[in-house]
Amino acid sequence: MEALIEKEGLSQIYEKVIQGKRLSREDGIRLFKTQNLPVIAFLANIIRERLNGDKTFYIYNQHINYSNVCKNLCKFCAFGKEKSSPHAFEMTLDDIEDEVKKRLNEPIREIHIVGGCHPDLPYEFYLEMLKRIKKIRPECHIQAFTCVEIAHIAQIADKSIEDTLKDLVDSGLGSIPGGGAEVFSPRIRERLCPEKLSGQGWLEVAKAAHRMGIKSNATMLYGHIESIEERLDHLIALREAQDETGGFLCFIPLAFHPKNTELESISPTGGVDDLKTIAISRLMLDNFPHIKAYWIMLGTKVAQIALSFGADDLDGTVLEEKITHMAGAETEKALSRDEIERIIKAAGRIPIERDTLYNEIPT
Ligand code: V47
Repeated sequence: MEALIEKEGLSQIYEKVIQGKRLSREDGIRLFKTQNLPVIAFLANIIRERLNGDKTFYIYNQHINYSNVCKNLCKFCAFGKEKSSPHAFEMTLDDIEDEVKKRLNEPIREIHIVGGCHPDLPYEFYLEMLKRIKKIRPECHIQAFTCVEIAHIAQIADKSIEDTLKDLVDSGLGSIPGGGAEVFSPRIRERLCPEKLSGQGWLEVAKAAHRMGIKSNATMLYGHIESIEERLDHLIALREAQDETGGFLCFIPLAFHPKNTELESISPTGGVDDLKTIAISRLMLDNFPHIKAYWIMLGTKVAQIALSFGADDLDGTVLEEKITHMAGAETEKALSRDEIERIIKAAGRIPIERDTLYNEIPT
């Protein structure tokens, strides 16, 4: 492998990886321009195994998308709809309770909740949602509302981000999912999601949460109109925020699904870009403990291979995810614990069931 690394002109990067030194923006660009996938996998796998050995994490979780009504209407999103759209939906608090009650017989560890930025749901709706779920399933960790939703909820309440987070935590919020980050570049946001919270705003909400002891995840939506440089700027902004707070649990590169969006003319990402992006994320985000290959977006086959490209987490059992499936994903809607474990073992890794905070669940 050393000979191949030298042939690709990646010896300096290899040295940095071996010595645990931080990679620069230029290193990241260099890696994206490298066509030799096995070399990139080899480099990312060094960090993956240094941090997590052969462990591959998954969680028994349930997704609830409470409403797709959204005032932002981002061009890459097939999920968000205007209130008047025939495809808009809103779950009532009773509907949400029913969704949770339906699966009380399953050992669900986490309920993952994401919606749109609904123009007129009241503040109490969000607090009550958390309280009701917590009453039915007190042992379950609730990971809810992206940084974008939290900024929106704070605006509805006319409260600071900190006061809003305090109310949400008092009602049952455990941590924050990584959505809404997209690509932080103002150029991309102006073109694809001008109504959305800015990249800076997203980072401010995440850091405020971390300062209050609330952990969160981070994502990057890639494979649309962003440049390689913009991807790296996004990763470096996350790395700097993590240096400041240490509050990110994991990073999830989200592969863009164009179907039913305003960007339908863009081709879906290929396996090469998916794997490269996972690997380069692992290499750049040296201070993130985990990199997730989200099988819902990647498909189980690419997600399985990603376990040799730096990823150490496959997400979970999921069930009822709507955001990717409304944008044309042809993946299954759920995996059983046995299926996830089989995928991990067949990749030569050790499956570890975890809770949201990456505590290992004893078997
Ligand atoms: O914020 C929207 C993205 C996100 C599309 O934190 C799209 O563990 C692809 O963030 N194609 C929501 N992606 C999902 C999300 C997530 C998923 C799984 C785990 C975690 C976690 C977070 O989905 C949105 C947006 O960035 N998205 N439309 C699309 N057409």
